[in-house]
Amino acid sequence: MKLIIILVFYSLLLCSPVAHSRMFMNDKMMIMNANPDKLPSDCPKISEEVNLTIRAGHKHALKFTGKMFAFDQQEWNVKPCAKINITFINDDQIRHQIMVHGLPGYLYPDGMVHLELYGEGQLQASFIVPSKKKTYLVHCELPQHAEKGMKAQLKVDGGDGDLPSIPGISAAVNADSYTVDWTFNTWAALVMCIVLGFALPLVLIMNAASLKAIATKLWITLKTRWKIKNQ
Ligand SMILES: [Cu+2]
Repeated sequence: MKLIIILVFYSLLLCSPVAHSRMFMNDKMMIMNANPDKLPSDCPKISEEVNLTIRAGHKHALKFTGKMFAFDQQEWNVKPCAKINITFINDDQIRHQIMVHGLPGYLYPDGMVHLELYGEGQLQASFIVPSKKKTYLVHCELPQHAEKGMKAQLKVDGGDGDLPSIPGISAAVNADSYTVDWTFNTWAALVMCIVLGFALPLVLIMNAASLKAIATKLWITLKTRWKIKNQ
């Protein structure tokens, strides 16, 4: 009996969502440091309530050359002391996050708010920004996701400048370089592409009449043989 009680207790512990004031977690999502009501020390009141729907996924990166993942927008502007209600939608079947960095540590442990979906889905969370004119980094911290494009910026009161490597907004710190190694195989591949992509179609077009005659003759021959075989 004692063993059964212990097993039931541990099963409930493992299967139930984990939630406390700073963190909510279940098998589909995680939210850390959401703050819907505590004012930053420099804010006498909430100045405005902003509802942001932020989508994440591969399809949002298609407009950026060489990128693999992105948010649907790369920049948001809010007033000082704004309360931001985020609806985070993951359009992919893989994990994505929204992490906002640089927030005051006395309200947000490690200075960040973290929303995460382990696959396709959506969640909501709120937080309140301080009054300082500042640009906050927003990104997905999964390996290589920010480098592959999932990076954005949140500006409070117009921000204090653009962050580097924001797709479509600022230049990359370390731009990708795709130099060509001109070996024999590279030249051979290039010649083959030219032949298959240009020369071969040109030959076919220029000899269309005779090719059609050959094809017709072949078709009649095959049809005749098939008729003979089935008589
Ligand atoms: Cu991601």
